Amino acid sequence: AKDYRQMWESIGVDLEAHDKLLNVLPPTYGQVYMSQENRPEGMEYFDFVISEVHGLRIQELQEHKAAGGKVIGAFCVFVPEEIVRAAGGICVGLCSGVEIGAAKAEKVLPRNICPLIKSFMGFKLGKVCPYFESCDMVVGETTCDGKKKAFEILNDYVPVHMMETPQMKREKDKQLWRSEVQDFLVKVEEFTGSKVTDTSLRQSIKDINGKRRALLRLSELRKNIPTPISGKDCLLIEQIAMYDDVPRFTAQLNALCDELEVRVKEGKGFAEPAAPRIIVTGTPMALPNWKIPHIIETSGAVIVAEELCTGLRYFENLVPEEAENTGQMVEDIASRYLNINCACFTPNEGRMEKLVNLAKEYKADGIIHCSLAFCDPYLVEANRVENILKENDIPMLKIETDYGQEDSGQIKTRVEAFLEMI
Ligand code: BJ8
Repeated sequence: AKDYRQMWESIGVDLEAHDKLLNVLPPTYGQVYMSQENRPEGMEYFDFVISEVHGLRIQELQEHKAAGGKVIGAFCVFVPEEIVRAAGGICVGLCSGVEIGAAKAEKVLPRNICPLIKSFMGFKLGKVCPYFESCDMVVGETTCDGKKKAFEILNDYVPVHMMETPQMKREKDKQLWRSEVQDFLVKVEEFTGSKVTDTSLRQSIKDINGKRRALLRLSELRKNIPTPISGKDCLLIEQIAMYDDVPRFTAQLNALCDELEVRVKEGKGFAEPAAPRIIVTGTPMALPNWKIPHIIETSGAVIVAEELCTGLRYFENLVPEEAENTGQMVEDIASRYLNINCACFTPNEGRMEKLVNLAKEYKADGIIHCSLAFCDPYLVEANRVENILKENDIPMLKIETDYGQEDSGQIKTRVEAFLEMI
């Protein structure tokens, strides 16, 4: 691989801490991904993206910045990337899926807080992540309490623009959210120094829809028995979707889907047709958190869908492409995003209905509910999920875990017992 150390150093990354991070990543990737048999050839691109995870893409971001462009980071799928793109900016999802810099994070955060929040604070305080260090601004949201308050602290280190995400979905909440999206547009215009026009916003909506369509196409293909691709590979693609170049990602994913269509015709699958089909739901699984999917798929099952923000919640529902003016487009964007079934909303009936429908559509044998430790929204909502799934005779397993590997053996035992039972 190319030597990027100079680039990392020039953007302020702490090289020593960064070395530690990279040392965890490649062996894990080898164990989790390269060990899979019968992978589609089209995964080569995504393997390449990971092999260059802090290289080529960072270089692209730096070139964009050198040409006067801005990079805006986000931690939530509520942040409308269409708007950033329409103003010529690049929106990157910041991942926080690995425990790093916990000691530093605990200087400003309580010890018992969700690992995702601890991770992003650790990344920033430790200057470990070249994506984070490339961001000119970060967008925060008022979703869960921990994140909401952590953004106040994060603002000491990088400019944070807060969006007020409502907690309910009534008419007045819709109005609030629409005005937040409008304010975001103005903020992004100011920040990038470029106007969002009818034309640029319409094009950006089409581009992002194109990405979503490709992801939806992948999801549709997974409905086949046998499913032509592993859930782990799909999760990886969904994670990469958050930061890769939009048209390139879309083209590569469509090429992979072409290959998968042939596989389906030939009846070729990732697992045996009889393998139990699982849907995972719960807290987002940020890169490189592949822990539970790896356990599930090395226990003889196949994951056919992710009801996660690193999954369907990110790409289901498109923004209409016919709107005439920016005002209408902002309205359409706001309604598309407010449809996301995040557990920070109350009630969150949409998620319950979704899960029951998904189980039918994807012919799932069971649902595994995964929450990060201390993630109250999902840990508490698991009760609602459990009730609705019971009513519909859909078996469910509840897992609460963090980014450590200490509990892997114990979780594997529980997953195996669940798979045997369903
Ligand atoms: S739309 S799920 S990406 S808020 S894991 S920080 S909830 S305590 S991530 Fe999320 Fe947006 Fe909702 Fe999706 Fe809090 Fe839970 Fe931590 Fe979380």
